[in-house]
Amino acid sequence: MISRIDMRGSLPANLRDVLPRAELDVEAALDRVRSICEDVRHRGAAAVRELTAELDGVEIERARVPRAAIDRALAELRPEVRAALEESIRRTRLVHRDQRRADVTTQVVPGGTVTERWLPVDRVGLYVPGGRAVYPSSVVMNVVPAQEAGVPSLAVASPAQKDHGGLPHPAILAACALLGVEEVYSVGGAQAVAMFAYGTEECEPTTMVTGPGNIWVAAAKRLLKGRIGIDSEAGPTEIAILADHTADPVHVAADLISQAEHDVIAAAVLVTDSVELAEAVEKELPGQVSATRHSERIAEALGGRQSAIVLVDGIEDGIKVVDAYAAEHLEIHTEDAAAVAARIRNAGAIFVGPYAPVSLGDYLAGSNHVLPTGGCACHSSGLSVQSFLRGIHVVDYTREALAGAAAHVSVLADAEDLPAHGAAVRARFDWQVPS
Ligand code: HSO
Ligand code: ZN
Repeated sequence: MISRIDMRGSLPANLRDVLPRAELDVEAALDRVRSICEDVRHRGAAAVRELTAELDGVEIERARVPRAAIDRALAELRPEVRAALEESIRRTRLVHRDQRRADVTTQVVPGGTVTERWLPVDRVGLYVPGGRAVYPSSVVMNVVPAQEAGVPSLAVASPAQKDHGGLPHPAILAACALLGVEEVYSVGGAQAVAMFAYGTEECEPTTMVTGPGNIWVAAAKRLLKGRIGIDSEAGPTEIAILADHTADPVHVAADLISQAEHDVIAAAVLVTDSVELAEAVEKELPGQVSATRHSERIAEALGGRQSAIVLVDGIEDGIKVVDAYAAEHLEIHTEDAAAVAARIRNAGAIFVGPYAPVSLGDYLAGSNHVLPTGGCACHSSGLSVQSFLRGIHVVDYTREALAGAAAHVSVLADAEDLPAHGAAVRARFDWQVPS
């Protein structure tokens, strides 16, 4: 059901390349996506409507979802789902509110200050997938940080659903209602990203597009990046678990399965120094897999080359392996899990000990579940308030403070063969470098 990679003895030098990883060929989608984006750019709302009919098989009269449909979705939301979403929003807000950063003014010299001023982007378009993955929780994870950053204008797009009268899935609409988002469009795929980037008669252009999506969405984000800001290109979900003999194989198996449930190319990797645990997990998996609803999808994900049980000589080596892998989610099931977690350098999010499964983080820990995949955790962070802010340096120097810097500016400008740079400073002092 899941393969083994034996790294006992010595760790391979090229650890990063040896570890299994699913690949998404975004490049292959670029040509088609380029023509979709150009079409939306030139023909606006008409192109969006026609592409929705052609690619999603749904005829829509207009892309903007009427307010009454959003209200109706909330009214029809099951009360227990509403209560759970409300608690998720409350906890996520608590954590993200604390991420807000204050402007900082540094006095560099008397009379010379630099202030770093943090400003939210003006307008964000949030993409929410439809189809198999209908995740109101992802609406929460994208909207809350944008709101806490103070983004003044926020719109959501999600594919038109045939079964729902051409509207996005009602769970998505209900989540928008709970978050106070009123601007929603029933548009999916690359055309949604293009609509946000270029704007149409129906939708004002946005400065940023965030949110997960399929290969078409990823390709559109890659293509339009620069014109718009984007979050990371979300790849297939990954869970890595670092565990020793103290781990409970039932929990470990359940958690591997939980993320394998997302996709046939989702990755589940267990790194352990305990052969007994590896065997116990291998024994545990088939029963748990066959007992769950999406057993076929899960079996394919666990059996894929991107999933494995990696055997190592000790937790020290285990730390090296999981650091090289840089998983989207990393669970630590070891003795003194907090101490081990403190030593990890690369992971999208770390889940410490037996009572912090990734599923908690997906919905209710308060942390964000939009996290770097594909090894990007070694250079990138998950979605946060910071993702929606820009830091602007405000430079404020008096005449005296500039005089104190003038000679150095002149010298450096000459050294770079840019004498007009130095001259711009000297012009303020009758073309002399002040002494
Ligand atoms: N584990 C997914 C997020 C998610 N799980 C949404 C359930 N719903 C990627 O981090
Ligand atoms: Zn999940």
